[in-house]
Amino acid sequence: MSTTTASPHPTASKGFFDAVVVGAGFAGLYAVYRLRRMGFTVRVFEAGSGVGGTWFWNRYPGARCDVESYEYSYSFSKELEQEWVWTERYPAQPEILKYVNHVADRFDLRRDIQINTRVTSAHFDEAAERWTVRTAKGDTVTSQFVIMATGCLSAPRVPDFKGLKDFKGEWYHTGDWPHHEVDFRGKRVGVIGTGSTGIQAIPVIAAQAKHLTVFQRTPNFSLPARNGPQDPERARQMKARYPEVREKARWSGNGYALLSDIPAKGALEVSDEERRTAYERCWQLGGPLLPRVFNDLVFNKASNDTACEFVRNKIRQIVKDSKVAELLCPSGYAIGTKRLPMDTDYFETYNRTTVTLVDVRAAPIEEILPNGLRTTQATYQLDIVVFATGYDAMTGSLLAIDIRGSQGRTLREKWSAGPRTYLGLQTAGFPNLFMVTGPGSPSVLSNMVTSIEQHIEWISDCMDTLRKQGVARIEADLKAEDAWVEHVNEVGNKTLYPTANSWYMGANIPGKPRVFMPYIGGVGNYRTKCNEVVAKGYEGFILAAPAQGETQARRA
Ligand code: N01
Repeated sequence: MSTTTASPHPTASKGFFDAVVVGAGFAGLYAVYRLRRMGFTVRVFEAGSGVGGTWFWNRYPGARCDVESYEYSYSFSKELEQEWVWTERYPAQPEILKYVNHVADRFDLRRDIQINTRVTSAHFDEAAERWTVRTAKGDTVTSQFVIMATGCLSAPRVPDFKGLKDFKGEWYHTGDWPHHEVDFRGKRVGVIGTGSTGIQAIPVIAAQAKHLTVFQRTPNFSLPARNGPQDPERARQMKARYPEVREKARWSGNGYALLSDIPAKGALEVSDEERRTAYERCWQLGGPLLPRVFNDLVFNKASNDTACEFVRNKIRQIVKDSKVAELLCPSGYAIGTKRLPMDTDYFETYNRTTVTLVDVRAAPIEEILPNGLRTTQATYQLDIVVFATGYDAMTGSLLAIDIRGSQGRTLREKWSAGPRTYLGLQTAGFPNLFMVTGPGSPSVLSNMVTSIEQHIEWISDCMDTLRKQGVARIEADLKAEDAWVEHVNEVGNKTLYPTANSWYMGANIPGKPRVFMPYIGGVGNYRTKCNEVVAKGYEGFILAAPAQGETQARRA
């Protein structure tokens, strides 16, 4: 973190900018870097008191990235790539935050980023062809473009439990973790939620707390991360091969070079022994390889079942109490169709005598009490409650802002039956408004940094082209949007993903429309599509010349 007392960040904003960017995470920072170099004026508004986005907010114990460090990093600067040294295979949150702050300083990005400033509204003025952006601090600025770099998992969700406001202990949501250290020593702690976050936090909290009670609704599959110090030889090789590694990642399925090879065989095309050996090798190597070791695990339920059973048997081997082991064994959905966590000693943690697992599917939480919580079956005394209960993913942070496009139509109204976009970059009726890794793009199914860079490059190149051509306005064509949404659904429906109650489907938010939000056609294929759209003169977008004089709209 920057330690200077005089903040290099602007404290108030007014006037006109070529682009307003909302959010100063990986996406917002790269947007400043690129737009500034292209000669655009840009103002970033960031709600937090520092840069980093997801990695600024998610300071919970055990927070760590599940993409290997050398791949979870920017590729735009060869010097940055060579000079930065990652210390672990999977970087912990403080190290990623340090990296992001280094990037902000190294490229002098802070002077365009106003921190502590939450954007409350963005309204498009049809006549002026300008956006008016307002903040909770009272700033009002106008811009030609708005870039929503708001992140996919940045609207934390605390379930609406009765009694929470009267809780006398401490409570925290992992996605809004305090900056001070939370001391679990000697405390009775409850963790609600066993998604990727809970699974990372639980072993670390258990090591400190007097007693930890985990309230689990849906058991989760998890794979061992096998994290450790970065091997210097591997780091050297990675740096030597960076151009090749990055290129491989850009055209891969998931945006990682490491996972770019597609296996030749399906899980049922090999013998039981060969299959077991393959899973065992992945388990021992650690990381996200297991669901990708055969080519049909995402498509074929019978194949997927073999991977599910392999992991369940691992849980049964690790967890000594057979009743607890069975409670931890996931069933009823395919492995990989909910985001697959990677852990360090997660299942082992349940062998501690100070850890209790409570099944809140069988006995749901009824209310939070002043000194604990009550399920339909029992009462638990707690000093600290940790909500690892997830996010209103992909759309939550966008819909939290009052966004109004042409004719004052709100984004909330347009997306009332689920998000609709063209390429996850724009939504029809909202000219000059771009989303970074929006619904309908690979986003959360990919290495986010790879996808963020691709989007920021596409958006900034688009702005540059429009400027050169004297085009003032770009907007997704409704027909192209409808076709893209259909394609996203069609590809998604060929997989097992829509069969799970996941946040990818909006299933974790009561009342949220069930739509498979990300695009699963692959990062490389998606990049090809985006490039083709540009080569065909922004096919599927409506481009319009400046409003003065006669506006000549053309359908590309
Ligand atoms: O959130 P989640 P998360 N009563 O929504 C439970 C990314 N990430 O913060 O499954 C009881 O996955 C809920 O139960 P159920 C990653 O993409 C990345 O863990 O709905 N329980 C579930 O167990 C990840 O997928 C890293 O039945 C309730 C949990 O809370 C995404 O963030 C690390 C409940 C929520 O799980 C979100 O993960 C961490 C209730 N009322 C996270 N409401 C990396 O390594 C919810 N739950 C990069």
